[in-house]
Amino acid sequence: MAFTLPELPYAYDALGPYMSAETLEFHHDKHHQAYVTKGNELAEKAGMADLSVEEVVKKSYGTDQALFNNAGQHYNHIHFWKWMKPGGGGKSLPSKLQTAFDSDLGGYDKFKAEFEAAGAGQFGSGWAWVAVKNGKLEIMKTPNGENPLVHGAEPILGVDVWEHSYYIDYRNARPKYLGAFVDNLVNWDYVLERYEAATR
Ligand code: MN3
Repeated sequence: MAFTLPELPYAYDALGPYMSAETLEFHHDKHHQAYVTKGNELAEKAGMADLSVEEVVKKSYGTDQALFNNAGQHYNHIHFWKWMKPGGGGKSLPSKLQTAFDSDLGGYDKFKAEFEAAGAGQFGSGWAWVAVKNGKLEIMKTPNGENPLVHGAEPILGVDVWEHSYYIDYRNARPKYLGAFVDNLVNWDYVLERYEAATR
């Protein structure tokens, strides 16, 4: 099925002051739209236009780099918008998620430190993740448009560390952006939804 740009689940100015309307306008309307447009063009050429975005990501990995980059980024951004909400973030996790974070990641403080370190330590563009692999949570990082799907894992939380995600609001201060994301933006209800889907 053709890729389509999803609408943001909140107003452009809803995530301020942690992520500005200007960032979201460029990031969603320009960058994500470009992945959708280019992804459709390349999926058509590769004969994968009828596949789901997850199938295109897995099938193009290692075989069609240009298609993979765009399909991967489309998948990543579909979820990225939903991984944030106004008034989100912080340590009040839904109890089922808290239990999993305690047992698999050593608790919230350790998760926060390691997730932010993964994002800060990803050299160049990429993503930091919490993913379910073999039924357990893991913190991962990937370059460019890559994601946990191609490493046998299901992402339940991801943060975009491409400069287009933070440069307008934080300039080069990527760690500050990551701290604000975890403390003020994460939509824990959507993380829980993804966790339940991945462990069903
Ligand atoms: Mn992005």
